[in-house]
Amino acid sequence: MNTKPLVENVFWQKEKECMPKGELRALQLQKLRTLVARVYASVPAYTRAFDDAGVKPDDIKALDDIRRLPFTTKADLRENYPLGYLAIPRSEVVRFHGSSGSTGKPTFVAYSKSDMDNWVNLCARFLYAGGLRPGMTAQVAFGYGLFTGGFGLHQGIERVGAAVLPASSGNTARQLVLLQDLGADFLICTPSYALHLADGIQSGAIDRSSLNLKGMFLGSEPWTEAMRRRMEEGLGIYVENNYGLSEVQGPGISGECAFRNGMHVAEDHFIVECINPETLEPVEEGEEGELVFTTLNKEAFPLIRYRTRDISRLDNAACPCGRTSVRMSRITGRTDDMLIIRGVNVYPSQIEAALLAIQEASPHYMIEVSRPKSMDEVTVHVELKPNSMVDSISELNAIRDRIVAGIAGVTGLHMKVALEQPNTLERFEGKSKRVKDLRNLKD
Ligand code: DLL
Repeated sequence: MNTKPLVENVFWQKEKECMPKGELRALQLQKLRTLVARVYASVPAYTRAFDDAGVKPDDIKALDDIRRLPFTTKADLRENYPLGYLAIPRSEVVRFHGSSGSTGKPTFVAYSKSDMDNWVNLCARFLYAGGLRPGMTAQVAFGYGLFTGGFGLHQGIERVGAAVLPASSGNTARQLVLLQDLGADFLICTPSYALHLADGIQSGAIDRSSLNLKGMFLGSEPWTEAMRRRMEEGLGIYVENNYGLSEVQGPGISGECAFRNGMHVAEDHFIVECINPETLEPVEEGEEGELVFTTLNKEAFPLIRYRTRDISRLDNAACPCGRTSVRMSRITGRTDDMLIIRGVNVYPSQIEAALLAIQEASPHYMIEVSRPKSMDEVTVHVELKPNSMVDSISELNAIRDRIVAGIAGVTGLHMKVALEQPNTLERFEGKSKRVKDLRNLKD
C-alpha cells in the first residue's frame, strides 16, 4: 500500500468522503430501502422483476438483503428500450446520454436536475483529489455527445472552478497545438489517446518545455501500470485513473486519491458488490469478480444491482488518505465480448450486423485488435461468399470500401478490412472466438 501522498491530500466533500464506516452503511441501508420502494412502485420492469424473484420492498431489512433483489443487465435495458427504466415523469428529465449496445442501438440513460448536481460533484471529487484547482486549465479530449465522458468531465472541471478547454476527441495535431498555446495544466482523455499524444510530444513534434502540463486524468478503457509509468516518467507528470459507466452514471463512480491505492468508490451514492459471474454469489474480499452497482441517489434512472461485466477486486482496508469508502482495483477484463477500441465500446455483433448488410460478404469473420504504437488498430478479416463473382481488383476494392463504410456506420470507427478467400477462416464447433486481441492490457 502506498503510504505517501503523491499530490496534496485534499477533499471536495470531506464529510461525505470520510464518513465513518458505520454511518456510511446506515445511510446506504436507509437509501436502499427508499429506492427499492420507489422503483417497485414506479418502474413496471422492476415491479415484475421483484415479483418474479418473490421479494417485496419490506423484505429489505439489512444491507445483505440486497442479495435477495434481482440483477439488472444490459439485456434488460434493451428489452425496455428506449426508456422503460425511467422512474420520473419525462418532463423532469434535464439530460440524456447513451452508450453503444450490441444491437447497434444505444442504451439511453436520463438525469434529473438533482442527478446532474450529484454527477458533477462526483467528477469534481476525483478531479480535486488528483490536483485540479481553481485557476488551472483542463483540456478535455473526450468526445462530446451521447458519450458521458466529454460532458461529464467538462462539468466537473467547471464545478472545481478551473477553466475547461473543450477540445473534444481526435485531431492530434490540433490537440498538441492547444496544449502548447493555451497551456493546459491537465489533459483528460482515454489512456490510449494520452499515450498517443505523449508519444507525439516525446518524439519531438513539440518541445516538452513549452508545455505547462502537470497531469492527466484517464479512464473509459482498460490500461496498465506500465502505461502509467511510461507517461509519468517520459513527461514528468502525474497520471490518475478514474472509472465509470454510462448506465450507472458516467465518470465519477470511482477515482484515485493522492495515495493511489485503487479507486475510491463513491459509496454514499452507490452500493458496489463483487460477484462470481458464474455462481452470482459474492466473492471473498480481495478476490477478482464482476462489479455490480446499485444507484442510491439517482432519481431519473435508478438501477438495482446492475451487472457491469467489468472484472475487478474490492478492498475495504483503511486508506491513509482518510476516505472511508471501499477501493476497486484496475479493471482487468470483462465477462462479455465487448471491446473498447480507442475508447469506443464495440461488440462483435455490431460488426456482424454490418457484414450481413453487404451482399458479397459472408458472416465468417475475425476481428484482430492490435496496438502497434499507442493507438488501437482493428483489422476485420472477412470471407467473401463462395459465389460472389468478383473478377477485378477494382471490384474487390469497391466491396472492401463498402464494408469499411458499413462498419463505420454502425460502430463510428474506421477499421481496416482484409478480404479473405471463401472457407479460409477458422470454423468453430463450440462458442465462436471471433476476436484476436493482441494488445497487452494486463500489466
Ligand atoms: O466510459 C464512462 C467514462 C468516461 C469513464 C470517461 C471514465 C472517463 P461507457 O462508454 O459506458 O462509459 O463505458 C463503460 O468502460 O464498463 C469499463 O469496461 C470501461 N471503463 C471505464 N473506465 C475504465 C477504467 C464510460 N478506468 C466501460 N479502466 C466500463 C478500465 C474502464 N476500464
